[in-house]
Amino acid sequence: MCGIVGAIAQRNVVPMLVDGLKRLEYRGYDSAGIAVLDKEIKRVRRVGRVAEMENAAKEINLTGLLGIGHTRWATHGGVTEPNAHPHVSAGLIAVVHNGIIENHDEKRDELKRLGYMFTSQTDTEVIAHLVHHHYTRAKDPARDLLVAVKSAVKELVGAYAIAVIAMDKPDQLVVARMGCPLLIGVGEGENFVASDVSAVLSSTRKVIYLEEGDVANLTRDSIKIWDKNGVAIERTQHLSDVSLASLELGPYSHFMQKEIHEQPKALSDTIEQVLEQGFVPELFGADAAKIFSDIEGIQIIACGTSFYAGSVARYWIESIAGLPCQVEIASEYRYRDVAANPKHLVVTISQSGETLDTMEALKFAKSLGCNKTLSICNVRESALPRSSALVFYTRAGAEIGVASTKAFTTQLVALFTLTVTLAKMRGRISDEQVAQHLDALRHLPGSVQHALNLEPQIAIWSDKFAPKHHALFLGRGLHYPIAMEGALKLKEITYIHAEAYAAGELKHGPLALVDESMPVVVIAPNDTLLEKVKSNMQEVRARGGELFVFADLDSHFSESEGVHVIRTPRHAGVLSPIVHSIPVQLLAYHAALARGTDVDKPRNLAKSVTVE
Ligand code: HGA
Repeated sequence: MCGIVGAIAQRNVVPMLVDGLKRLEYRGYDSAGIAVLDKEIKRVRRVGRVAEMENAAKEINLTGLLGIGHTRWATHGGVTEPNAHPHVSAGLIAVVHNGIIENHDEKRDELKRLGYMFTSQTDTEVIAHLVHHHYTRAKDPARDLLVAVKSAVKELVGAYAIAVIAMDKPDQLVVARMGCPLLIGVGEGENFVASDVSAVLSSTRKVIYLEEGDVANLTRDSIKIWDKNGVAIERTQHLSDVSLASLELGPYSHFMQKEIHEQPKALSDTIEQVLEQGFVPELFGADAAKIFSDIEGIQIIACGTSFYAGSVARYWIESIAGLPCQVEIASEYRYRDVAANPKHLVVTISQSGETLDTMEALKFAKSLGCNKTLSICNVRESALPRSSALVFYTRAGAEIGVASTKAFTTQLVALFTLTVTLAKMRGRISDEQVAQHLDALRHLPGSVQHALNLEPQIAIWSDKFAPKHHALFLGRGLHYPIAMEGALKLKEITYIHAEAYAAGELKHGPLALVDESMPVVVIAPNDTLLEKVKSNMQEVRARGGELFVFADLDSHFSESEGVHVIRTPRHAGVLSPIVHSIPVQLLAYHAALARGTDVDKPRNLAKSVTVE
């Protein structure tokens, strides 16, 4: 959440900053702003999208060889221009910030006592004044921006990625990170910083990922980094494999639509390594065989869609691998008195690998002695894999739509692979069963493609959803989490209130909600629970609820008054939840189109949740 970008170059950096912000806009789109050095600090900020800020920058012909930019997802202070970043202190210091400063109230009072006037309600403005305070304490010519930033961050409690420039330092860009992502883009005679690689790719593919507590000093020709102990340090330079083309919309209207349709490819790319090597522990890292060999259970920790992926995995892990498995929302786990078992494998799941709650929950688990850790992530070198003993990278490619789609289904592949690997190691399944599971994975992209072909039928249904205020999603067993994911997708992008229930729970309360105006989506594959689900559907129909059923080709459902049925491909066995994710994604997407909401940038949300 919140995107920051900075550049120091021998060319006008404004086009690069604007382009970078457009690519980071998925992280926050409440307001946008840039500040450049052009003898003085010149700043443009606008509430709304980057494009509006870009127009304003063009109007005043903003140019500079050094600058910083920000696209905001507000945490402290409303969505207003005075709260938009960059924040400037006395015309001397400009700061952009991603994160939350927890001691901002206390620091604000201190700074007010020192005579600083605040023009925003943000926590970020505290950083600008604090840097200014340290910067100006030493009188000219001893002013040192790097020292000032280092001193300022020592006083901050909370999470931050910051980029700072000073009016009288045209050759210096200082950055720091703690808890929020930040990378340096290494150029020729120019250098960059950004929250993620997409923002620097048009200038360079060479990147250095900063670690927790790092402070860095960038000039046009040099990059110097100090670690959390203040020790000068070299960080590895990587060559990003993200292509610019993969970040473009291409023929699609929305990134969500593109990403839904990319799933057969994302799945085959993720499955490829498994097909090549089989279900071997090495897929998760060199130490996996040792770590997996004596685990007594699994603790999955995640948020949002990733939590639902974990919830599907619980069914797989317990039934196929025979290991007890708990799944918990990261923001609950981290603040609970957990009775942790160090012999449990802690699995964290996050598309970005930067989700703050998940990251903190992992730290907490480790503090309780749980060092058998595995992360499932889509972004290489992100914080979670760096903090975990083992990692499985999904190969979904960049996911830009705020509502996660391909990251979810590829996470499920990773979790299924984990399940079968553990089952095999524990002697729970025969070679023949292993081969069957491999075969199921091989056929998965094809089944998903068939599910995508249902789009025209689903689009017709979505018209019926568009005028509704509420919807229920029902599923049982492995498909209960898919009902939850379907409800989440619908609320995220259509703003229709949607709830998911394990179908057996209906009569314990939610049935009271059902009347003629309530659409009820049922995930009803032809599995052992089908007859139970059918009974639950009768209960809904008897109260006038309108049923929208996703069934398999081979389940014998017929349409009738108030019962609509779409048949997904032949039953995909244990991988059926992955195939059934597609129709619920398409339903939400088309209902959002019908309602005219902003599919890729739903209100109040943003991607990569790097704040609490
Ligand atoms: N706290 C700052 C930055 C918000 C942020 O990083 N959001 O993800 C603000 O509210 O402006």
